[in-house]
Amino acid sequence: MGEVINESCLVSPQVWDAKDICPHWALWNWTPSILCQLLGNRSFQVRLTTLDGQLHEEDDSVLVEASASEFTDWFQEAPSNRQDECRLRSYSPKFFSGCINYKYFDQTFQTIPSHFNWRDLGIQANISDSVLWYGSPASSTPLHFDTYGQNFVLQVFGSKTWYLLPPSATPRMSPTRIPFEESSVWGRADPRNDPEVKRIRLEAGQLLFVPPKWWHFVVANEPSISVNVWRPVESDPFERLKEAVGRAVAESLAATSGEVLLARSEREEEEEEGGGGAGLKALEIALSGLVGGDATVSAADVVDAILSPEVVDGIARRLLARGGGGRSEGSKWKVRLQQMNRFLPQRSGGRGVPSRSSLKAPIVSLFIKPLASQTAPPQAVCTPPLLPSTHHASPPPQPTPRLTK
Ligand SMILES: O=C(O)CCC(=O)C(=O)O
Ligand SMILES: [Fe+2]
Repeated sequence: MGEVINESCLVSPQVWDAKDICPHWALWNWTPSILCQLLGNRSFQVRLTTLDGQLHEEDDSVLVEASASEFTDWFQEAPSNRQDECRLRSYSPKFFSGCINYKYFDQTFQTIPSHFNWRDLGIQANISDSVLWYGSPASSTPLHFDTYGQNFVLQVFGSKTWYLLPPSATPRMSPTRIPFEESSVWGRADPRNDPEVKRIRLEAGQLLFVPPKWWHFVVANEPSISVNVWRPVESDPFERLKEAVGRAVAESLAATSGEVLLARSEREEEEEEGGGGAGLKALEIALSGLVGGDATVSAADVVDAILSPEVVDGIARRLLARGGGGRSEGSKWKVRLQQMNRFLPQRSGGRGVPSRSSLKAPIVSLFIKPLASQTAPPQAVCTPPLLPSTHHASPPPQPTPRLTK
């Protein structure tokens, strides 16, 4: 099979009929029941979202543990013959859609099925780096863009509608990093009627290319199985640094404000790792990737960078633009989750929504602690007064990303 895709020529979303190019792949035989056999009894987190016609944000969902077969039986409304009923059964599929929380193949399959090969399509990627997406009808992935890589998506079973927007649409998408999740910038806008939106219905057997930093909101039209892989791009190392900065800030502010700023997946990761210092560690790794050698980053370095006049200026301007009003993000989600719980039948006990108290207590206090323990008076880190915009220097130029090999 020759090379069919020249990645460097790709600048806008594109669709190919992959099944026509690689008709021999066993992947095309996958159905929900074959996938269940391949996945066995392994337990997954199923992300449930209300079917209320609204757009949802990442943390607007409930996580419930279930095997792939339990999940499939649930959305197909097959009668359960098990003694120990799966907790999914507390949620009606009439009111909730669900998808298995996406994971890399090597965290998904006990034995990775070699039922396809990216290289047959000319895509230089390993099957073990693929990610599985398995969702019920109407399950959706909130509007976001992926900070790393360029994305190749194979629709295996069912169809999905992709709403895609170019990076130039960013200001209209209301971008935010809250809840912070590594590699996802969320959008709070409804992209479906944007003048630049590209709506693509991806059918089984097709391959979609999503260029770097393109926004996407994705809805399953029926039960859907897809797999994707991200190929690295030149900007990844610098993006990694930005991710590490975002993580360090969110982690630290979450610890000191008590707000939920990290996405659930990130909080669980912190807990698994015993919590503490993940933000600084991530910064060191990201910096080492860019400058080579071992980088060390102290909390004081981070404080110094964040309190640099340009950054403080940018923050002040954003606060000014917001008008300082409105409910905090954290409490907004809590209200949404409470609204969502109205859909639950009476008998359900635990609802899968982690309560604030069940979350591990503050992870690390990067900024506040070092400052509080400093002997220097607060003026040492005082911020410049907010002057009219014309008095301010423009932000510094972005460093040019360098690829590390
Ligand atoms: O298929 C989906 O629901 C979302 C996929 C996605 O966000 C991605 O491949 O980057
Ligand atoms: Fe994505």
